[in-house]
Amino acid sequence: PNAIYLKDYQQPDYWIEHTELTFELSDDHTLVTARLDIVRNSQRPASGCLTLQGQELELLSVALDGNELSVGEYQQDDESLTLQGLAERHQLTIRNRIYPQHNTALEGLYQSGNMYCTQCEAEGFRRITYYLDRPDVMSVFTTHVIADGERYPVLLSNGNPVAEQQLPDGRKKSSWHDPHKKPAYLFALVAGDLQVKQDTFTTMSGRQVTLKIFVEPQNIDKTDYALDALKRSMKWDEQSYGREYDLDIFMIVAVDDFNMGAMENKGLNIFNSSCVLANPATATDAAYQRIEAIVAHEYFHNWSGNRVTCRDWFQLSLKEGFTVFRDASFSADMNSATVKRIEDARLMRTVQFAEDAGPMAHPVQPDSFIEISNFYTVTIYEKGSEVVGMQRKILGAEGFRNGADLYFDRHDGQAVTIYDFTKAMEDANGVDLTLFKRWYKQAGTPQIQVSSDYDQARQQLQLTLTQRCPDTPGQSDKLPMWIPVQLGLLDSQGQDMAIQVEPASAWTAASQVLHLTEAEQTFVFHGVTERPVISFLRDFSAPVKVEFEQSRDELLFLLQHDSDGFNRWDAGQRLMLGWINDAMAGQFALDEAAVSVFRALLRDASLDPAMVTYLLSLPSEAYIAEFSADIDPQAIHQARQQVREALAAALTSEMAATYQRLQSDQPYAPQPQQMSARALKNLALGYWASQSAEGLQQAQQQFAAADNMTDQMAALQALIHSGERSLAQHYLDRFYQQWHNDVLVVNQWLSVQAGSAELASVEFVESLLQHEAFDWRNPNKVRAVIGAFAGQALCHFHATDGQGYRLLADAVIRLNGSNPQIAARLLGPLTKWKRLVPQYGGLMKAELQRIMAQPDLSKDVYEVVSKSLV
Ligand code: B3K
Ligand code: ZN
Repeated sequence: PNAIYLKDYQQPDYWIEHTELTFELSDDHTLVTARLDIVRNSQRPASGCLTLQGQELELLSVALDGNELSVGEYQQDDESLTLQGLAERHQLTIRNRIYPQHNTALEGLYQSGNMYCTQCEAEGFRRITYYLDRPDVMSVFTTHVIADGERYPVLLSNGNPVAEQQLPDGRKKSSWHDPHKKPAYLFALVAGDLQVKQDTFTTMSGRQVTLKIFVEPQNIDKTDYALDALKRSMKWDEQSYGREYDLDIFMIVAVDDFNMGAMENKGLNIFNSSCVLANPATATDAAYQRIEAIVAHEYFHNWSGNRVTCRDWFQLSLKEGFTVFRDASFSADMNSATVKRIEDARLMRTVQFAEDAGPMAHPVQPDSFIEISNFYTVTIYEKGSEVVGMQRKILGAEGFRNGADLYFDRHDGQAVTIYDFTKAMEDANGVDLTLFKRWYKQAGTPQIQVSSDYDQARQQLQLTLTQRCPDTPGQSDKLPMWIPVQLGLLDSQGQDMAIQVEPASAWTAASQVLHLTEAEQTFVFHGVTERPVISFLRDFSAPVKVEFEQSRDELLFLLQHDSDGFNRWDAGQRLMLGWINDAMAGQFALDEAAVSVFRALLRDASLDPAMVTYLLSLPSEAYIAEFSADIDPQAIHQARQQVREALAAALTSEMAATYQRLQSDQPYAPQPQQMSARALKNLALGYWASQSAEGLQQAQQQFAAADNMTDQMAALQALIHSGERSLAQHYLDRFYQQWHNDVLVVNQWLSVQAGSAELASVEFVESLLQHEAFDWRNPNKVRAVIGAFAGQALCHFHATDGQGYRLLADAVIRLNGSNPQIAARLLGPLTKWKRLVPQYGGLMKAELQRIMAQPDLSKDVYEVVSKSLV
């Protein structure tokens, strides 16, 4: 397989002005007719040559301006169709056959259960028909879908519905027209026997938009929340970005078999059912929050992605990074901003920093790829969002909004690059972001070292910051980046002190941001009347690692007093990491001072309970691993268990009291205050049940009495984590009996087991793979078992005999042929082998080599494995 390079980008020789598609769906195949109005691109030399992409297509005929071409008049291979000697304009008509019922890769047109659906991003459209399958070719689409009207009464595509008719042969035909030109990756089609839940939204200019959510009949009682979240998103985008919806109808369809979370097809979003369907009995609070965020994300793409799209796939973060930033701001506004920031920083530190430190490290704007599907990464999405967020910290809220307005207005209807985004930010604010743009081109996580020196006599604090960024594949000797460091200085009362800095130009008072732009810089703070406690990198203002020696007393002080909620949490995590390191060194003892602070936090009714939940949660094993030089997963697991045990023992009675205090008889609602209270109540239950028979009793009672999945699942988890294995098994069986007819709940049931340190031995996970509820063809189930095992049950995945690695590699080999995207995605944990102590790393490498030796590796798997073995 060959790499594709950003530097080779060229415009196409032809554009496609209009695309008219006709689909005739029948049981054993689908017939596709594509009528393309092509016009020469005047920016390019007149080659007269047009090469269209196509994969796994059975070509039936090609006609140019109505005249059928004979076989010698075009060239065809496995991946393309080429025509030569073309003039300025033509109408090209292509007929081909495809086989959606055999499509297990879930790209292009495929079947999920009894319905047909599509997934075209990034390069799935070429599995539907021959086309210029690239995002800079934007076309106006008209689509006709023809199928048996009894079995497929609902026939959908992008845009507005224009006609529906009964054909003489009994089939039904629906026609759709999308007036907004778009790249083929935003095309969608759905056919099925679906039920619909509908509502309306009146836009800021007073237009009425019909909103519809289509689901399989058994799911019609799970649509309310998504519909509501959609309306909130539409309103929010008008208020926060001035962006209004632009069609008469907005549709969402839920499907069970889907490689990702959801897809922003114009006017017809297709969702993984796990990311849209919910009712109180079957969905946890976490699921509700995920649904709210993903519905918003896909909706926001209508502007950041669809109206303004990407010139090429190296610009993927233009739409993804910005849209993640937009959905994060939305979630922060709907729920707690601090909690959202904590969750995002945790994801960055556990998953993105790991990617940056591994063989697949790449810049937010990559230079090359073999398979674009491998680049839908936390770097493109989450780091991309952080890079947008830093621009907002630098420009301020108003300057950023002006830049976003200019970006949307200037580039509406265009396919552009990441630098068109930064240019709009520059032009709207009169600033030069040249230096800042290094964030897009340099991979790796910058590391800041902090040293401070306080001079009481002069009332001065000197802060010296150095930055360096480690080498990553293909990149060494990196240049310093522009890092916005939000900070505060706390006096001995825990109050923020006023800040004056030299050089003054390095400080933005409005956002309390210090601008670090060089490899080493010293900043002088004046008028510092007493030795301050430094609160560094507030709000996680940049995606960097920080090396800053602060004493445990200082950390405890920050945990209690910092006005920045994020840094309160961070101080607590640093304290706990210290304990875990002590435990690994065999010298851990819980100090009373810290315990009393945690006790006070638990009792402090003025705090947001969700915030307290985070303050009292130990860092996960994956998080701890990212703060270790040589990762020893078993040592991490044991040390964390020891600390958890000690903390639980010290806080048992407070946990029980907290649990009782937060019991409520209000009927369940997926509403922020309730969710927040349930989070803390259930954290308390977990600690309590691990320590006492009473707590364990309470967990059983909660399991039986729960009227909602949040409480039932939390009780089940408390029972699993208690280590009472037969009790846990009893409740797991009861749970399955209760829920075996609900696919999404069964997937949660698979996942809690496969991801649990208490249960998920390799043999146990193998038994889950044999269970009637498991199905290799369904990505949600693969993720629920294999993904949860390798991502969460680290003490079993890293079994010292290497059987955990073998299980994962076997799964990758099995899926390589049927669903390469999912196969490549599962590989993640194995790619980190160099970071582990050799005893584990060697066994992991051996499994990668075994995969590499397989015949017929997909491009997806080949790219990840070959890069990991370099
Ligand atoms: N844009 C889609 C991702 C499609 C992934 C294709 N392999 C979902 C999203 O980010 O909104
Ligand atoms: Zn997206």
